[in-house]
Amino acid sequence: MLIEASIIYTSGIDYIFKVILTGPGAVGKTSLVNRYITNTFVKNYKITIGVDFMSKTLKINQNKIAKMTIWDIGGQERFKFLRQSFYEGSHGALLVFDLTRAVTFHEMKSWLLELQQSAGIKTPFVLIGNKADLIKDIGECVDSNEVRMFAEQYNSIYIETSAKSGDNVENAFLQLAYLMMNRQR
Ligand code: G3D
Ligand code: MG
Repeated sequence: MLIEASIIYTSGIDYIFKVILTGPGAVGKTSLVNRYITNTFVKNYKITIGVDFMSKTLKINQNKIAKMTIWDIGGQERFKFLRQSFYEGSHGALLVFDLTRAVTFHEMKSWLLELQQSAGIKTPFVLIGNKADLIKDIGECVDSNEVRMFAEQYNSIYIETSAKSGDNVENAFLQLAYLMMNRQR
């Protein structure tokens, strides 16, 4: 009975992707997942302990359906030795930094290396500058040309998001889905 149910459930799904959100603490990873999955922005929730994952099914183009299991690294940003199993088997990543804290962008290279070491050198990723809603008040803190060049260097793309307003969040996951789908072909 259980087997039958799972066959029915996965029929019509062309891809199942494990997607991870990685990057320094407090850049907005958990907020991005919440925005994408539940379309809400929750303030003052507790720091994620351990790894949380949720899933969402989306249409990538006219005829391809993907189920994404989305893994939020949780409090493990602080403990490198705990992160390896989190990366293993992932098909793609959102590499997130905080547009209001340049230092989080400067850490992206080491986060990317870590991802590539565990998940493979060709793991597709989308580079995310989050908290775009704050830029109008405080001005640009990172050089967007430098960010774009970093992404291009790895044949990737750069997207600015706001988990608060929802701007570009769905697009970021969709672009990653395209990259993962093209890699699988
Ligand atoms: P993390 O999962 O990367 O650690 P969180 O980051 O999602 O926990 O977010 C860290 C803080 O940034 C939270 O604020 C959250 O509300 C805020 N934040 C996340 N995304 C955005 C965004 O797009 N815009 C703005 N303005 N704030 C954002 P608190 O105050 O709860 O620590
Ligand atoms: Mg978190």
